[in-house]
Amino acid sequence: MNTPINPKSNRMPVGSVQCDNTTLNLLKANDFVAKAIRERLPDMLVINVCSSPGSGKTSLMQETGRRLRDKINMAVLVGDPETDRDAIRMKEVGINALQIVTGGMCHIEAQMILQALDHIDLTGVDLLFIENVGNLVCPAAFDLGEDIRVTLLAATEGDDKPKKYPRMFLTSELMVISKSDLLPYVPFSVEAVTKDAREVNPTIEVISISSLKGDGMDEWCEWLVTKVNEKKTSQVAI
Ligand SMILES: Nc1nc2c(ncn2[C@@H]2O[C@H](COP(=O)(O)OP(=O)(O)OP(=O)(O)O)[C@@H](O)[C@H]2O)c(=O)[nH]1
Ligand SMILES: [Mg+2]
Repeated sequence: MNTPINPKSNRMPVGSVQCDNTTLNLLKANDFVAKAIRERLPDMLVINVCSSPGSGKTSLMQETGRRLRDKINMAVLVGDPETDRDAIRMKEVGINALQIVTGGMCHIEAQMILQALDHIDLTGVDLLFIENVGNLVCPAAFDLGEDIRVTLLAATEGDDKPKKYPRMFLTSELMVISKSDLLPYVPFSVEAVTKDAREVNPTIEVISISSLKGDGMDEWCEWLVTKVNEKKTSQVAI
């Protein structure tokens, strides 16, 4: 007897409807909420930190917290499909953090951030990091009301990613090449990845860092302090 072929990729959840404008409407609703978030947070710099799973987002924010907590008042909203481990890691270095558990979803949407804002005290905060779910595809499509999007690319991931996942790099202001301490041991060209990223997004900035060894951390921290001050100045000017 022939069993009918029904590949998993063709299966739709019960009740799902496919129509041409589903994505369009979803993103339109998201953008509406993202605008509300921007209006609600005029005084602080909001940075959406994206990358593949395990590229070093939490490690970078922990090290940033250790270095800048006396200079900048920071808070973190961190998204993961399950567990509150990253929020715990941030609290361990003295940074106020709230975990957003997406319940298996592969990205954060603006309405999750808007809801989370009611559950975290942001009084006096200059810099709010949003650590997105580890994924180079879906998070690119969702504006979270951030001022700046930063995408990490670890030395261990391969230098071909900007062309393979262009939307992530196109929508980012900064590409952080993370785990630079491993560059001597893996085939990864900083020059080639920078060239590719700039062919996708000519204005993207690039910084190489090692949260573990400290290389590039001064440059990253200076970049952050400059951006926080620019946000404050732009508000004063308004
Ligand atoms: N060698 C090296 N390892 C690092 C560095 N930064 C982070 N790691 C390691 O990489 C692994 C993942 O780091 P995380 O900071 O948890 O990465 P993440 O992007 O937050 O991971 P998810 O939240 O799961 O997507 C951990 O084992 C870290 O110790 C670095 O600069 N160099
Ligand atoms: Mg993390």
